[in-house]
This record gives sequence, structure tokens and C-alpha cells, in this order.
Amino acid sequence: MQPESWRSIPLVSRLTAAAKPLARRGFLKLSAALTGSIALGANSGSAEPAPASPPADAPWSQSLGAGVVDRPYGRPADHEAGVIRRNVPWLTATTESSISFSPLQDLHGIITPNGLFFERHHAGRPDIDPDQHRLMIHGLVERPLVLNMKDILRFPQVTRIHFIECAANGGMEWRAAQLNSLQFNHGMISCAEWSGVRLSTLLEEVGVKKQAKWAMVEGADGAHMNRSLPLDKCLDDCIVVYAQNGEALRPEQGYPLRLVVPGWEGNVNIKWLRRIKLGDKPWFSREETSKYTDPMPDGTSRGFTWLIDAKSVITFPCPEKPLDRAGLYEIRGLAWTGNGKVKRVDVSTDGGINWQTARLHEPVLSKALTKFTLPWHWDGQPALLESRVIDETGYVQPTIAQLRNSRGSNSVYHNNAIQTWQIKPDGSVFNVQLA
Ligand SMILES: Nc1nc2c(c(=O)[nH]1)N[C@H]1C(S)=C(S)[C@@H](COP(=O)(O)O)O[C@H]1N2
Ligand SMILES: [Mo]
Repeated sequence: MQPESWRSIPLVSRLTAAAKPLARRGFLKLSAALTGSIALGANSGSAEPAPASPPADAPWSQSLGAGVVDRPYGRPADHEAGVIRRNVPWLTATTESSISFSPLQDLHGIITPNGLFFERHHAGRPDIDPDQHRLMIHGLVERPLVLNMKDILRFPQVTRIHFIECAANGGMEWRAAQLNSLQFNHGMISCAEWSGVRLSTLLEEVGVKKQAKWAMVEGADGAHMNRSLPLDKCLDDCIVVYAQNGEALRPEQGYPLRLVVPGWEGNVNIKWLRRIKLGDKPWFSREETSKYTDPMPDGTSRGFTWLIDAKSVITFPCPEKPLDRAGLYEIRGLAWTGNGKVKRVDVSTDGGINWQTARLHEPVLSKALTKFTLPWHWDGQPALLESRVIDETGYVQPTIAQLRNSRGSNSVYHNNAIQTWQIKPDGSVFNVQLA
């Protein structure tokens, strides 16, 4: 059951093979039902039977622990030191224009801890004094304003959970599977609870002139990174945020102020936000002409491709988290869509021939990560794991072959293809692509 033999299966049969969901049962019921038939060593909970007496005291149970003030700002256990953001050194010329990928393989929920949120900077991470920071709103407005942080904090506050995904997430995979890693192929997505003020509230304060159709949003970093946004989106659900998971934004995420544009490509979520100018047409900045456009097979380019289409990925097992031994597991993963809510996630263990519907975990929020799971009895045989999300608009996550059919293979951005993980009999997991 090597991927080569799956490649010969016509695409059509992979896609139309009827999903015959097994009768869904609870994990425990399934576990009980399988216990009889699984060989010893199956993953059915505890690995060794408990002895009659309590365990002997480990060294840390025989002395006082550390006092409460030794860590005025908390940090993870020292044993979790390997759970960190990582970059791919050959990807960019300098670390100031680089990307750090979030370790999705070690995360368990839909919220990314602040220290593990992926980073993408075009001119490094500025160190901004919040007392000196200003947000200017001008252009086609009635009352141009310069706001300081205190002014911004006085506006009515909203708190929302949203993902941010760089449009280049998975960009290294357009031509072929390259890196054997969940972190490097999918780690340019993170999700946080953001607090701030609606952009519509700020625009109401300055008064939008009738001719205004677009907003130019600009950062205070050395890149002065800027993008054009249609006014409709600005008035819909954009938020100017100062907090991330309950505390002030991290410097990496735009301290003291950033724009969150829910469901749209990471690049428009301008960090270190310092200026919003309204106009009647787009600005055609570097980031929406030379970059963040998609060269198509016919020689034209797709531009203003803001929306993050529905995407999902299995986070366990994955190359970084192989299987231990045959037995019962829970396949776990994340799904998201810029279109709103995730409606359904299907999981296949045979490279997309048969699909079972996974369980979605609450909360299922609009433009946020959604967690899914499916119990799986691994028989120790080769397998090809895939997940496929369907969002509330009915959009179905495509295969990489379908994406290449419609967009060619010269793209970098907006690769939302189904990820295939190949499981080998020793439990190791590999990044592969099926034709
Ligand atoms: N001012 C400014 N805003 C920026 C960037 C930047 O370099 N400068 N990078 C953009 C890109 S390409 C992405 S993907 C997101 C990344 O946000 P994060 O670093 O908080 O994950 O920020 C966007 N906003
Ligand atoms: Mo990005």
C-alpha cells in the first residue's frame, strides 16, 4: 500500500467513492467493543496494571517545592522546552524578514498560547513605546483624528476569537511534498481571543465621506507595511485590537495596536497599526501587486485574493507525533474557514476513498479554529490519513491535484489542499501527496 499505487487510482474514484460512515459510537463504547479483539498492548488507557499499594515517593514528593514569587510572570514547565516556534533558515535572507511556525503538533485546543503564535515580519519586530504610539485616521473622512492608546481604550470594547493564517502557509508544497513536518507545512496559522474596538466604531467617530470606498491600513514598522481594504469589510467585522488572550498584544503580534481582519489572509492584519486613510480606490501597494497575488497558468495573476478558503489538517498523528504501536487512537485535528463556520469534517484512513464524519468540538466559532476528533483502531498496517472540511457555505476543501488543475503550480499563496499523512507499519508518519 505504497503511495505510488494510490497515485494510479483515478482522481474521480477518490472523490466520488461513497462515504460509508461506520455507525458512530462513543470512544469508550468503541474501546470496550474492541478490547476483546485487540491484541495485548492496545492503547486502551493505562499501559501497565496498577499494583496493590500506592507508588513510592519520587524526589519531588519528598521536599518543599519552589515558592510562589519565584516566577512573577509564568512560563511553561522546563520539560516543555522543545515546544517552540521554529523557522526555516533557507526560506528568507534574514530573520527580520522571516517566518516562525507555530508547533501545532504540541497544541491541544483552538487557542494558540501567546508565546507560540506564529510570526511573520517584513522588517523585524519593532519595540514601540505605547505612550508615543498614535493611530491617525484621515482621507475621505469628515473629522480626521489622531488617537493615542488612552483614546482607543475609551471606545466600547469587543472580544472575539479568530484565526490568522498567512496566505503562504503550505506555500512550499505547491509543486511537491517538501518538508516532513506539520509545524513547517501548516504552522503559519494561529488563533487567539482578541480584544479591542470595532473599526466601524472608529470610522463612525471620524465620519466616513460618501465617496469613500477603500481604506489604506499601514503599520509603524520599518516596512510601513500597508494594504488596501474595501470599506464594506472594514465596516463589517474588522477590529483594532490591543489585547490577545486577555493580556496586551505581544510585540511579535503588533504591540500596542493591530488590525484583525477576520477570515482574510494574514497579510492584511496590519500589525503596529499607525494609519488608516480612506479613499475611493485601492492603493495597489507592494503587498497586493508584487506579493500576495497568484500567477495563473494562462499568464494572468489573481489579485486581491483576501479570503482564506476552508482548510483542515490532522494534528495527531503527524510526522512529529508518530504512532506508538497498533491499537486504539484518537485522530485529532483542526479545521477553519474564512467563510464563517466549519460545518463538517470528514476523515479518511485510506487516502480519500472512504470517509467518516469526525466529531466537531465546541465551541464552533465563525472564522476561528475548530477542533475535530475521530476514534481510530490502527491495525499496524500502512495507512493514508486525510481530513476534508466542508464549511457552512458548502465549500469543500480540495485535493492538491484539484488545486493544481485550477491554478497551476506557480503559486505560493492560498494552498488549502487536503494534507495526506502516510503511516508506515513502524508507526512513523510521512508527508506525501497523492495524484
Ligand atoms: N506592519 C506589519 N504588519 C504585518 C506584517 C508586517 O511585516 N508588518 N506581516 C503580515 C503578514 S504577511 C502576516 S501573515 C501577519 C502575521 O501576523 P503574526 O506575526 O501576528 O502571526 O501579519 C501581517 N501584518
Ligand atoms: Mo503573510
